[in-house]
Amino acid sequence: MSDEFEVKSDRVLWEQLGMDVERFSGMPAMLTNAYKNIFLSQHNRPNNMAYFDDMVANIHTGRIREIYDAKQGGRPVIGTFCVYVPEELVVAAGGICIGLCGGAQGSIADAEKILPRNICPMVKSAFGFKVGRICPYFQVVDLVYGETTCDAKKKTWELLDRYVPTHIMEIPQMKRERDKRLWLDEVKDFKAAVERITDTVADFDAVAAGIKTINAKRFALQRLNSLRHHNPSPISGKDMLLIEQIAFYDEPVRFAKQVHELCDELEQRIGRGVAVAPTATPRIMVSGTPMALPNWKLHHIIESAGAIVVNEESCIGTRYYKDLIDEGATDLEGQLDRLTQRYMKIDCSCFTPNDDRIAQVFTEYEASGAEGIIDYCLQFCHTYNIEAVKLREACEARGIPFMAIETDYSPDDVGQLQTRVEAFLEQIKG
Ligand code: BJ8
Repeated sequence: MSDEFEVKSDRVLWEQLGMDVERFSGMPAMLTNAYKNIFLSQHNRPNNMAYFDDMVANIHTGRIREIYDAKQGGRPVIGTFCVYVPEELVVAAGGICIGLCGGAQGSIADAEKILPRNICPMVKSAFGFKVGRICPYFQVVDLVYGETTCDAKKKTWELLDRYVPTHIMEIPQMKRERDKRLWLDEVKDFKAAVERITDTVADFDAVAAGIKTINAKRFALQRLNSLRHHNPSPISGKDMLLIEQIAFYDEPVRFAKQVHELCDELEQRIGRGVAVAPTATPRIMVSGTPMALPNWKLHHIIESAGAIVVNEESCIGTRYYKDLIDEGATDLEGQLDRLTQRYMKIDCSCFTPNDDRIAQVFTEYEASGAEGIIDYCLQFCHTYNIEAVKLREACEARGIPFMAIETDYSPDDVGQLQTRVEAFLEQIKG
């Protein structure tokens, strides 16, 4: 597989999307090498990872072609950057919802020609993709739905709107009753906006179908996450992270089916005692800021140091799938109310207070059988960085090994991070 793997190119499609084709044409080879090195070098991967490898091979071609064709067939494409944007309502209205990437170093220089340097690398990476016309997903979206979770994002949307129509939804930053009412109003506005774009009215049945589809996707990820918690682990943390990233751009029904097929295989592996690492391997839980594609930096460092990542308390991780929407509503108002309740359970650090997140971290720590927590913070993400203070205190009170890392996408600090991770693993091994 490793030798055959290749990230594919489609210059005709890229031209149609208005990309900077010359500049982008070197990307598939770079991604091919990185993927072989980081993923295909792993031993004893589950056979059903082949589907997800194929999704990466087709990340700039087959999947984009599929979305492009659907768009030509009248299905608008909406790009998002936050798990607070309710994709159920996009699906209900017949649109396509994709989470846009912001996990690469290569687009940051483009962004820094316009944006200040001292802001979150995820925001810069995403903005740079659009400005440089070097991401086919950014090129295929009809519009972007941003949100007001953090200062870097909400101010960048004003500039992004110059390149692609960008709508913004207000996410409350507290969870009082009045904030929940505001959020319900925002959800209703979002539904109306999506309906205008798709020229459809999402009635009760359509919303029920949208909720069912996305619930099924989240449920498949829940099943996968609980299987990977088995010790010894039947799947690596890197492969799990990859699947959590692909969840944001794959077709949801097909994706859920493939995840269940992988789960069936993992159940068989567990039954036969087949694992990717021995039982004594140090088990690490990662918490904190999301790792957007193709950000595999920390997982690769941890697993290369001889540990295994057993949980991601992150929006590209459990925050995305831990909660489902109650499907028992009998009218549209009830559906939106239940949808709103589900979304308000997302414990993003933009909320204050956010102590539910600390409790959730420990629930997941217990469930995953982790032996230490590495809290991951992207540079200049003040809310996660400050929240790490409380998390550290809570871990110390419970005697849980804890380490906080603040980093970006550049390779410059890899050596230093390797040293710190190795020292942390020694501490866990005692
Ligand atoms: S619900 S975590 S996906 S906002 S890392 S851009 S917060 S400076 S990503 Fe997030 Fe929604 Fe919250 Fe989740 Fe800003 Fe921080 Fe950067 Fe961030």
